[in-house]
Amino acid sequence: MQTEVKEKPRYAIVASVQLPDVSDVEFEASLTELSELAKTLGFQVVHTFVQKRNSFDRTAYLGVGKLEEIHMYVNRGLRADELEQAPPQLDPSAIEIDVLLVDHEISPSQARNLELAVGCEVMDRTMVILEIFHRNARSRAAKAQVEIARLGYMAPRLREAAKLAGPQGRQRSGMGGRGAGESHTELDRRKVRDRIAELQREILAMELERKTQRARRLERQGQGLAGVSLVGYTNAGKSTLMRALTGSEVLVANKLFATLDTTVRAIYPESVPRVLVSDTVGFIKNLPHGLVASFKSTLEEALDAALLLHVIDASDPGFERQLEVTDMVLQEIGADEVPRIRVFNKIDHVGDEAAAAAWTAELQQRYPGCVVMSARRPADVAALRERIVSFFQQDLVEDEVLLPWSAQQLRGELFSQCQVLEERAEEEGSWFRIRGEPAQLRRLHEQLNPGSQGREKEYWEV
Ligand SMILES: Nc1nc2c(ncn2[C@@H]2O[C@H](COP(=O)(O)OP(=O)(O)OP(=O)(O)O)[C@@H](O)[C@H]2O)c(=O)[nH]1
Ligand SMILES: [Mg+2]
Repeated sequence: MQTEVKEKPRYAIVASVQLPDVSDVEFEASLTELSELAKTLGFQVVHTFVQKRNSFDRTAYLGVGKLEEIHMYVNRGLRADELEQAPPQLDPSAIEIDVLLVDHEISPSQARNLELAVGCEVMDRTMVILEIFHRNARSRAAKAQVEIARLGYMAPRLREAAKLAGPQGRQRSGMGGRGAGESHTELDRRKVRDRIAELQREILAMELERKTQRARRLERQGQGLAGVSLVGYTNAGKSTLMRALTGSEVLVANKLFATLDTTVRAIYPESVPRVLVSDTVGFIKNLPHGLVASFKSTLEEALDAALLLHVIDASDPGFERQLEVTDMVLQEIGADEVPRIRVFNKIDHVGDEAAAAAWTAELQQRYPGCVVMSARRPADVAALRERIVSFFQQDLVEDEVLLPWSAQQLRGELFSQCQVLEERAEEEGSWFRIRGEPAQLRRLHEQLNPGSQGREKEYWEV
């Protein structure tokens, strides 16, 4: 008989301080997002505690009164064995709380004091995001990048934990390769430092590999491959669009930070010039610094692109803030000068037809030149594809070439790299009227006629 292993539900509570310069809307949006992040980690948020203050409490982030309130709430919970016997329609306030999530980044000592005061584990926003990245990292590069960011975050916290452990944390003698009197903390610190150095070396090696690939790709771009990068807030629908535009099977999931690696695919059906689309890691408010640094190299993909598609979830009430965050990160990585099309996605998710039409009109007025669409509608995807292709075709110029009968092997290349407007069979070969990138056309002429014009025939007769 098969027994089904059911994962025990994990419950979280959230605490957040609202500072005077943060509007209610912004504050609420951030809390909703933290709940989404928690859900991605498998937590169900059962209660939220908020406090308005002029600043975070230096000792424990929250004021004493609020700490007591949370302590009461947490410790009122039933024990796990009692919980199993409890009726399914359980009073949420009687659930055992696994973790307190804090909607800001707090210092190691604040976290420790908070834990002591409320009596359960504490995770701040940064740790939540790091944990999601950790779980979702697939490639060797992404794993190493996340590990560096995590170690950077954990190192000072290890010290804090060791302080808490007190004198037991200190080793008596020089055993196990440790220097005489060297504490666990020092050892841990050394280990962390060594591990970070090792990872950095690994990343450097991977980066070199990536640079070579990138150089190769850029070279290919010079030969008629154009690059588009999908960028935007997490969960906006970048991977869904990538799938739709390229017919590829990239991961799509209704969870935050589903994609951590950049994937590159050609637009499908193929176009002239051939367009490569890359999907990138999503952004979020207060992306931990360690992660920004680690993922910079991944995001540099966006810098190589000739065009950015900034994907925005048009059905999210917090879309404006998300849009600003993306603009800011793009500026940080120096990609703000790359031409960009704003793509408002998920319009199918905005209420009824009339509401969607009104919202479309408003967005188009507020963001001139934007695209409003649903990645789930093939017609919308086709229109976006047209828009992308025509962006790359705007620099194309018209030309004429005569492909001698002896050079028909170039025919395939000509069709894949140029738009053929007209074709005619002549005595000496096929005559074409074409459109292509100037560099492309120059190369074609060079192939047909290296050096002087008079040598053209000679060349083809060799
Ligand atoms: N209703 C609706 N849902 C969409 C649309 N596009 C994407 N989604 C859904 O939105 C969720 C997130 O989509 P993804 O494509 O994974 O989003 P992403 O931007 O790649 O997210 P990250 O990789 O986390 O940054 C999935 O559940 C998709 O099915 C759309 O046009 N309409
Ligand atoms: Mg994705």
